[in-house]
Amino acid sequence: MKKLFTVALTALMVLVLAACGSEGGSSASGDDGSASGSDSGSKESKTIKAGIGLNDKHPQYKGLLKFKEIVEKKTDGQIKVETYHSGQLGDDRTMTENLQTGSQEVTIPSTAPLANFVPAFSVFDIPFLFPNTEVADKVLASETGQGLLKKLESQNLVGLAYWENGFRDVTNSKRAIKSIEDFEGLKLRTMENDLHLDAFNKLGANPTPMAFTELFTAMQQGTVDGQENPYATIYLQKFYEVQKHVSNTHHIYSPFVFLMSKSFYDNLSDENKKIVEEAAVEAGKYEKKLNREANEKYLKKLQEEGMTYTEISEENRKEMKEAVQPVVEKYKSKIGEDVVDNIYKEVEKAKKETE
Ligand code: TK8
Repeated sequence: MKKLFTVALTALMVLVLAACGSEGGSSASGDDGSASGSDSGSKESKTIKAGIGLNDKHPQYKGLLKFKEIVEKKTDGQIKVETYHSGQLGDDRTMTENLQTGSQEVTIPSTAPLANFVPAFSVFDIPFLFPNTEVADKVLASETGQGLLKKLESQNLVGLAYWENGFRDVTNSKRAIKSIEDFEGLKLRTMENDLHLDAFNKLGANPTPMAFTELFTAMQQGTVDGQENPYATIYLQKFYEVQKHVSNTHHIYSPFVFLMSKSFYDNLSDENKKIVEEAAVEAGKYEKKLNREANEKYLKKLQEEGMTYTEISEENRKEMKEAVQPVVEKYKSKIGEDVVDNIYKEVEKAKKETE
């Protein structure tokens, strides 16, 4: 009896070990970068969880849907894209961290919060750096612009493309902003970025950094008097319901970066790497086109919704630019002297080319 039991037990153990062995084998082949299925090298079956901060009306989301469409079509459904908007998966910082830990695969943050991960991105926080979108396009496409995307790899992130948030303009519930004096004491929400905070302090405002997901309520409850974002966001997020004044300060051109989790990207086949890269670029072109149309038409709509528009004269804008200049000097070494110098060179070159 005892002998029979031992035989049975041994047989059972052999079976268990065999099962473990085959499982271990297939998961190892998944880890080393080949397909997660058992016959490595053929079909991949993966899901990209993609989340953004803006709502489903915004060109950012329309662009994300375009990315989904391209990827699902070109991979023949091997890669599925699940899309989330309105900060459903968190704010820019949280979603970027999700990519690092592997609980999310794609997000498209503004460069300003990304500078907390790679400080060189703060080069785009230099106030009044880009005069127009043509120059911005050229600089972002330049070696310096693309070189910044490469730096993300050290943070376990892959930057596949620049998309566009756009020129930022100040709104508030207190007074029309025409010149630098009008910023005095205004409680302004800034993105979570030290350079922005310092710059608005220099203008005389009383800035508070805050995640975008908290912003609407903060304005509604009067925790802050105002904020700054492109017209498309101000209109599509209905900020006009809680803000009275808008001025074309155009103080920063804000790029978005299409980010993918590096561990996810590294595990894709070469073919699928190429597909997601091209899709991010192509969907970005579409997003930029929609965004520019939106930023053009929504200023009028904001006025129709009852906001007062105040234009900033070139002279007053120059005064603002001079007031924030010390901030650029202060952050130069943190951003990287070479990055700052190179970006100025690229801006000058692009200006000449587009004149
Ligand atoms: C959306 C943000 C946003 C940005 C901000 O996730 O925080 O003000 O302009 O719109 O990236």
